[in-house]
Amino acid sequence: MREIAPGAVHAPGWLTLDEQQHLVRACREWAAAPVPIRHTVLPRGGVMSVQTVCIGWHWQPYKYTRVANDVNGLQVADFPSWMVALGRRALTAAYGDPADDYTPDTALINFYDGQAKMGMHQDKDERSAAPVVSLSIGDDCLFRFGNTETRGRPYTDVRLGSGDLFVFGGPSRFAYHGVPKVFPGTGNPATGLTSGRLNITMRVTGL
Ligand code: MD3
Ligand code: FE
Repeated sequence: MREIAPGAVHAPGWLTLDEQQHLVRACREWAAAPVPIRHTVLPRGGVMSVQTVCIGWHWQPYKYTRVANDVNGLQVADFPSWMVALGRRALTAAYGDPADDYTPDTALINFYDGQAKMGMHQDKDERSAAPVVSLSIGDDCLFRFGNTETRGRPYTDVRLGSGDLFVFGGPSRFAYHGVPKVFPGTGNPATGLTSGRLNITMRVTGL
C-alpha cells in the first residue's frame, strides 16, 4: 500500500485471481448488452481510443444520463449490490476505516487495446466529491497522476498491473490524470483476459 499523494492510495495486486476472473466475466456481459461497449465520441468530433461501457448511469461527455441516447437509447445495466460491497472493501483497504456510508452508483468500464491511451483530464462530471475506486485487470499500463492546477507537470508516473487497486479521494479527487501507454502482452491470461487492459472506476454521481 503506497500513498502517491494525499488521498491517492495504490494497493498493488489487491484483487485475487478469482476476483479478477469474476470481474472479467461481468465486464464481458456488460460490454455486450443492453448498451454495447463503444469508442466515445467527444463533442468536438474526436473519438476516444479507449472503449467504454457504463453501469448504473451512462456517462457521456460531460454528463451522466439514465439512457444511452448517444449509443442505442437503452437504459444501462443496474449497478449490482456486490459492486457496492467491493467498493466499500476497497475504500476500507485504502484508508483503513469503515466505509459503510460509501455507496457508488455508477462504474465506467474502460477497455484499452495495445494502442489505446487516455489524455490528461479531470473527472468533474460527478456532483459529489466522494472517492473514486479504480481496479485494473490485464496488461500493465503507465498511469500518470498529476496535480489539480494544470494538465502538465508536476506529475507522478506509476505502473499499474493486473489486480491493482487505486483510490482517489480527498485532495486527489479532482487531480488531472491519464494513461499515456499500455504494455501489450504483460497480462496474465488466467484472468480470462488474453489481451488488452480493463479498468473499472466506481463513482458516486450525486444524482
Ligand atoms: C484520479 N480512467 O475513466 S483509472 C477515467 O485507467 C479514467 O481507465 C483511467 O481516468 C483508466 O476517467 C484511469 C485511475 C483514475 C480514475 C479516476 C480518477 C484516477 C483518478 C478520478 C480522479 C482522480
Ligand atoms: Fe479519469
